[in-house]
Amino acid sequence: MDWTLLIIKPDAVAAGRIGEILAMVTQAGLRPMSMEMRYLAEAEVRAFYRVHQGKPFYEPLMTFMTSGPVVLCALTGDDAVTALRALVGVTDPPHAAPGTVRARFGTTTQKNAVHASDSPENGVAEVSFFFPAACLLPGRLPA
Ligand code: 3AN
Repeated sequence: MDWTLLIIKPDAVAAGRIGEILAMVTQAGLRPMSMEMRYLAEAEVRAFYRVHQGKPFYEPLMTFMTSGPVVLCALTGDDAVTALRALVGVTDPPHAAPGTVRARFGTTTQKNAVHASDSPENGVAEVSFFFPAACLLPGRLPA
């Protein structure tokens, strides 16, 4: 059982797509275990995207990700990371496969509707970043 973090980004929240995206996720067999809708603090976004520090899109990404509320969702399931990445599609929405979340709801490489963890290790790290283990099924999140 993998853990993976879905973030419905400010563009998709503002466009009223929360329900459709969560329906796609649950219909794909992924199980939401904890969920929160709120604004992110800039310090959180900086820490979360620290691997991209120094890249040209890093500062604009900080502005975008703090521009409105997001939905943070901790998901589990068999091969949850692979399943969610497949459902979400590639980073650039015009290149995302038809029917994927980013093809349907994304507009640009920045405003691409959702974040999805890219490996099982990062899935655990990213779920832990936003959700204390106590919010999740006890004992199921690796330390
Ligand atoms: P993904 O979310 O597909 O794993 P990453 O991890 O490479 O993509 O990038 C993290 C986020 O940074 C993306 N979801 C997107 O919002 C933004 N981003 C990535 N590349 C670009 C780019 N070339 N121009 C603008 N924003 C970008």
